[in-house]
Amino acid sequence: MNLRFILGDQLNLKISSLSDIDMKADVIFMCEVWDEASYVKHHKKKISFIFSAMRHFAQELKNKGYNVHYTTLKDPENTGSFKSEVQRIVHTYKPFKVIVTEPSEYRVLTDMKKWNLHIPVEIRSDGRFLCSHKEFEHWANGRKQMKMEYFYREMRKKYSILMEDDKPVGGKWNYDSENRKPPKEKLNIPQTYTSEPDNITNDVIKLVSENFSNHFGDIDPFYFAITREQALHALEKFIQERLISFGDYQDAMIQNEPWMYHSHLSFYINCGLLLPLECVQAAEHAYNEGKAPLNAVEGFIRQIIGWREYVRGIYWLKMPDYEQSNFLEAKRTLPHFFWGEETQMNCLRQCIKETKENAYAHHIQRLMVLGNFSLIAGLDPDEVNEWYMIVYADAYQWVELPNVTGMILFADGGFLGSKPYAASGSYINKMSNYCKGCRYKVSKKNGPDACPFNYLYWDFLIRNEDKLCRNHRLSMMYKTLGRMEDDKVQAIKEDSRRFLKMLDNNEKV
Ligand code: FAD
Ligand code: DLZ
Ligand code: SF4
Repeated sequence: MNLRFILGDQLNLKISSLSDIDMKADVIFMCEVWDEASYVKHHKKKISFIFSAMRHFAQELKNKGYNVHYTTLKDPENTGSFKSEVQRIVHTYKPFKVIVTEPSEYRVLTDMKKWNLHIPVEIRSDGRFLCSHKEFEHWANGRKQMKMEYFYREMRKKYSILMEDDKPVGGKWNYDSENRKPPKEKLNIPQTYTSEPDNITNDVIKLVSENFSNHFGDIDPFYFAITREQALHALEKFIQERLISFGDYQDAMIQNEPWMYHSHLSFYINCGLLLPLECVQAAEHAYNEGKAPLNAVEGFIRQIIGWREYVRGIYWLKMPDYEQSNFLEAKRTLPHFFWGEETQMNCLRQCIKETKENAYAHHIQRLMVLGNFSLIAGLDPDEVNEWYMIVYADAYQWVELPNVTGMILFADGGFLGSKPYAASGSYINKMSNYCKGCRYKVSKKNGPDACPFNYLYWDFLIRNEDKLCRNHRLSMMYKTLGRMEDDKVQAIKEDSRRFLKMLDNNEKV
C-alpha cells in the first residue's frame, strides 16, 4: 500500500497525488499541525477556513469510500509538524512509499526533500497550475525583465481561451483601458456568497478561538464556502451577478463595500476547492452566451491565466533569493495601525478594518492603498511580507511574496514589474470615496492637514533618486521634480520627515 499525503491547499479529487489511488489498499493522510498554523500568526478566519475545508474534504473522501487518516490539531498523538506526523503515520501503516503533490511553497518543499523516512517520497507536479516550472523557465530564459502581458498571450494561445483561430477575440488582447471607471455613488452591488457554519465549522471556530486567541482578525461572522459544492455555488453566483461589472469597477473602492464586483474566489482556487481553468471557462462561457461583456471577461481571465500563473512562475524561478530582496533598502518598522489601531488616514483605516473583519481586501486596496503606503513610507519588506501572509485567507507564499516584494515594494529592482506602483492621494481620491471622510485634505500638498500620500510620494522619489532616476517609466516624474521650486522641495522633505518621525515614535498619524 501507499500513503497519499494531502496538504491543506490541495483539497481536490483531481490532485495528482490521488490520480492512481488503490481505493482498497491505500491510505490518504491529512493533518492539522501546530507548526503550520503558527509559523506566522495567521488571521483567525484563515485558520478556521483551512481547517474546516480540510475536515470537509476528508469527510467527502470517506463518504466516497476512501481510507482516510486525519489528525486534528488537538489529537493527543499529534506531533505538531508535517515531517513528524508523516513519520508517525508511516510507522503505523508501513507503506511502500509516500505519494504527495508538490507543495506550493518553497519552505515546505525544501523540508520535504530532507525527510528521512527510509521509504521513497514521490513528489508529483501540481497539475492545477496551467504553466509548469519548466515551461515558465523556458519562457523566461534570457529575458532581463519579465512582462506579464507577453506571458499572458502565450497562455491564451496555449489554452485557446478567447481566441478566434490565432487572433484574440474582439481584435485586442487586453481591454484594461476600459476597466478604470471611478466608483459611482449609487451602485447596486450584489451580496457576496455566504453560507451558514455547520457543526464541523462550529467545532473549528471553537478550536481556533481557544487556541489562537492572540492571532489577528475576527472569526465571526464566518461565511466562507468550505466544500467544493459550496465553492462551485460561489463561482456560479459571481458569474451570474458580478462578472458583468467586474471590468468597469475593477479599480474602484467604496467605503463599507469590501466586496465590490470582485469574484472572492482566490480562497477557493488557492486551496483546491476550485480549479483555475474551470473558473476561466465559466467566464468565457458567460461571454459566449452574451451574459457578460468582453472587457469584464477578458479582465477576469487575465488575472487568472496571466497574473496568477506569472507570479507563481517568478516565485519558483527566483526562490530562495527572492525572499531576501530589498533593492530600495527599506528598513522602517510596520506601523502599529496595520494591526487595527487607530489611524486618521481614512483609506488605510477602512482597508485595515475590512481586512480584520473578512481576511480579505480586493486587489486595489492591497495594491494602491496598503501597498502604496508601504512603498512610499519605506517599510521593511520582511515585515510587510509577514503582514500580508498573516492577514489574507488566500495567502500562501508562492502568491503573496511576488505580489509584495515584486509588485508593491519594487524590492526586486523591477524584475516582476517595470515601475513602482507609487501614487499620491489624488489617485485614491479618484478611485474611491475615502477622502470625503478623512481628517486630511487630499487637495492640500503640504502642511499638517495635507494628505500624507501627497508629500510622501515625492519624498519617496527624492529618497530613492539614485536607484530610480534611470527608470524610463519614471522620467516624467523626475523631470517634474527637477523643475520644482526649492522651497516646495524643502516643504515636501520637511513634512515627510515630521510624518515619518511620528510613525517611528508610534504616534497617531
Ligand atoms: P478578483 O479580483 O476577482 O480576481 C480573480 C482572480 O484572479 C483571483 O481570485 C486570483 O486568483 C487571481 N488574481 C488576481 N490578481 C492576482 C495577482 N496579482 N496575483 C495572483 N493572482 C491574482 N492573491 C492571492 O491569491 N493570495 C495572496 O496572498 C495575495 N497577496 C497579494 C498581495 C498584494 C500586495 C497584492 C497587490 C495582491 C495580492 N494578491 C494575492 C492578488 C490579488 O489581490 C488577489 O488574488 C485578489 O484580491 C483576490 O480577490 P478576488 O478573488 O476577489 O480576485
Ligand atoms: C495555511 C495552513 C494552515 C494554517 N494549517 C495547515 C495545516 O495544519 N495542515 C495543512 O496540511 N495545511 C495547512 N495550511 C496550508 C499549508 O500552509 C500549505 O498547504 C502549505 O504551506 C503548502 O506549501
Ligand atoms: Fe487617504 Fe489622503 Fe484620502 Fe485621507 S486624504 S483618505 S489619507 S488619500
